[in-house]
Amino acid sequence: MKTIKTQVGIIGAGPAGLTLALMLQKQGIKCVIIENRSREYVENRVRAGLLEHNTVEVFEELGVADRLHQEGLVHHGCYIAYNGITQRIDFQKHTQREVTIYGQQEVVKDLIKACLDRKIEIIFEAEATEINDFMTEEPSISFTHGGENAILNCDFVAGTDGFHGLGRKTLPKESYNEFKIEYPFSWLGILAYSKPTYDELIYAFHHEGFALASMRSEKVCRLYLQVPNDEKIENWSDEQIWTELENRLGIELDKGEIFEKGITPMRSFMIDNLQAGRLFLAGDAAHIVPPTGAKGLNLAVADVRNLAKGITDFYKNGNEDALNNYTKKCVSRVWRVQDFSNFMTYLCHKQAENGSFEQLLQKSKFDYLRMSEAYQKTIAENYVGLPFEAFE
Ligand code: RFL
Ligand code: PHB
Repeated sequence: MKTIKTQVGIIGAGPAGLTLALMLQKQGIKCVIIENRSREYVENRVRAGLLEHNTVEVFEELGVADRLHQEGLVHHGCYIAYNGITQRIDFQKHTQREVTIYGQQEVVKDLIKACLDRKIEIIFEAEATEINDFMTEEPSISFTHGGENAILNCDFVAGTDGFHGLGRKTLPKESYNEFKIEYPFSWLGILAYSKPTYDELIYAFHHEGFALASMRSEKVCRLYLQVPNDEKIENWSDEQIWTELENRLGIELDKGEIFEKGITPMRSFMIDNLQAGRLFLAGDAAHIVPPTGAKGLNLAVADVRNLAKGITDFYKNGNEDALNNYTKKCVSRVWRVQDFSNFMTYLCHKQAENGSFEQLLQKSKFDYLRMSEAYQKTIAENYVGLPFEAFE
């Protein structure tokens, strides 16, 4: 059987695994990434679009932010609307920070290129099937590649393999508590060759459901509609999608060609332990947040920053304190982000009948948002991302 050896075995070439690899490589630590999909597939998987200030700084430190700075769109605020009445949240005024709009698939392309340029081995179309001996100092990952079984021996295993990955399934069940909410609605998302008719993102509550106007460039819009969980994409013609978006957003849109559409369920999920021996989880493997707060990718980067620091401290100073504190370090940020994502989700989505107690409470939150700078600041500082130091 083919056997390879490295220091850190990483499962998954998503934002978490790739960023971790680059952080470790910068410290002279060797790693190998095992990814079950092809390079083409992961580079074209459409997902997130909004990078926190923190995340951009991490990419700058890693020397992978050139294209992001050329092509990304820097936003200093966003709009939150209630049935057509709009309040701008001014990030600049409240936080002196900003966010950058840059598609996750572009991030992934940049990270993969940097990994390969720096001689980090990524084995694509290789499926990790088992994580062995992780309670010892000699763990390994069994995987299949090109129809053959193979083994990756390593000192540490990073489970950065997403929500359905092997990492969390391997973590002993008795080592963690699980928390989750399944929301009774989903997002129908589109990408279209259209010029954005809005300058910043719009989060819109509407009595027929939530809508979000985002973008990818000056020529490509990313837009979302709240739909029921059992909705089928075939039920929505392109024309219906545009009509409903204009209705809920209350603005005219440039109705270009829709070239991607899909439905995503909304859930909050987390576990409160991310480590068992030499196995560490990070990113979506450990937590999912509903996309209303735009936090999933950013949280993945915050996790691996802690993990890379812990692993570096181990190799450079023989000190395991940071590794042993890894869960604690990550989980306080995860709870903050869970709260904010849940808050934005409940704030912006239609849940209750017009005129009901719940709906009137929800309306009251928007009225308060328009009158209170403090409320706006709370949203702004969570949205742009609390600094890493806040959780040190
Ligand atoms: P990923 O990206 O899922 O990567 C995991 C990788 O592991 C591979 N894998 C395996 N490889 C080998 N062997 C196995 N057994 C394996 N099992 C799995 C998978 O193929 C995959 O390549 O997880 P990671 O790296 O933790 O990154 C997380 C982010 O992808 C995710 O949180 C974001 O996309 C969430 N998200 C958003 N996050 C933001 O920060 N800002 C946003 O604006 C934002 N918008 C969104 C979003 C997610 C969305 N969807 C589709 C869920 C909008 C949407 C609609
Ligand atoms: C996106 O551009 O895909 C996006 C932006 C903000 C969100 C979610 C998704 O809250």
